[in-house]
Amino acid sequence: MHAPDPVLPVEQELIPSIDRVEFVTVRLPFVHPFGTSVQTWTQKEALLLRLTSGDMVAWGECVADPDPFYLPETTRTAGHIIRDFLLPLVEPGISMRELGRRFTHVRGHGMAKATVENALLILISLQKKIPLHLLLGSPAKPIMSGISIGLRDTIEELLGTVRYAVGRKYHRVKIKIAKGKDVEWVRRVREEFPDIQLMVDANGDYTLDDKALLQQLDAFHLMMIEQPLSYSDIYQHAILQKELKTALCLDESILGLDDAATAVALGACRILNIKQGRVGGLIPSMKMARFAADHGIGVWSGGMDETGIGRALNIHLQTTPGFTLPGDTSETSNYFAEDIIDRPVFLDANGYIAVPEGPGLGVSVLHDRLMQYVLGWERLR
Ligand code: OSB
Ligand code: MG
Repeated sequence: MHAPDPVLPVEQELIPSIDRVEFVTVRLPFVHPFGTSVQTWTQKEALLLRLTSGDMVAWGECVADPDPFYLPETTRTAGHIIRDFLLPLVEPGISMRELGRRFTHVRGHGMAKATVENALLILISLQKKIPLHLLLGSPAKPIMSGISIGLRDTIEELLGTVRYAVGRKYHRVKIKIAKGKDVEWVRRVREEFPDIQLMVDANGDYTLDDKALLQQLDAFHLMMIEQPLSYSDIYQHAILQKELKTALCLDESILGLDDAATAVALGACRILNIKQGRVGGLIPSMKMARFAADHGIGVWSGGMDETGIGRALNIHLQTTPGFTLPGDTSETSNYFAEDIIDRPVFLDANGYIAVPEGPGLGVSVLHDRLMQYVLGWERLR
């Protein structure tokens, strides 16, 4: 299958002149360790790209972690690729379409590419004095919420967190699973909450040899099972999907439109988690979401436990066509005691998130707050 590459209106936007380019690295402690089958993170360390044009400042947050445990990119590989290969391709006056074309010369490194793309689109929307979602072509709407609950030491502890999430009115609850913390854990959550929209994410902890175990999950009418098999596999997921009633959702193994086309052609999943950082930015995400919708594949916006900058960006993305399922956008307080921006994410009484209005992201970095968490600040140009 071949995925078409239509020109989106936002791709006609032109890159403004840029006076200053800086890397700012921040580290924020988590309120609770975030456990997955591949790693337990206790803090968020993020590389931020700060672009200044006249009196406008745009911030792009790189979703890479300092380690390569989710995907190969790290904050430092992203810094290297951005500085040495991507920024030299950024030229005032060229279109975002042309920049995307230039970026294809650099293989992979979607997280690095997304960081630059994000910051430029935010800068353009600041220049036009419009919210980012309008630059992307979509009106504001209430955004559905979803929480990703990390691995817990005990089932009781997990149940406690699910109770909290249900109380907050999250539209969908995702729990991390791993070998030994799966069928019984899901059974207990389902027993207490027979009707919530529930899903699991294995971050690649299983193989096809675990088919019988994964088939037991069919009993719990889950919305989906996310990335049960290897982080780089599509083919074996297609074999597994044929043996399961429950929809599979791919995360790690979908790095762009071509992977999405492969997954659709093979029947490897019925749902896609689109993390804009993983796939190279907002524009590639919108194309993938359109392609998926055209092929009956459900789409939601994933998260990388971002600070308020990346969180706001994901909210704007979710106004665009195709993002029909609740994603991994949770309240800031789920991860951080305080945020580096002025408008942390919170849920309304019905579990919805309001799109921050105002030019660009609609949120502002709090300088003094930021300085409390800064590890490094470097001017590139
Ligand atoms: O697999 O979706 C994942 C966080 C870091 C790395 C991988 C994943 C996640 C999440 C958290 O599940 C999503 C979020 O709340 O931002
Ligand atoms: Mg995942």
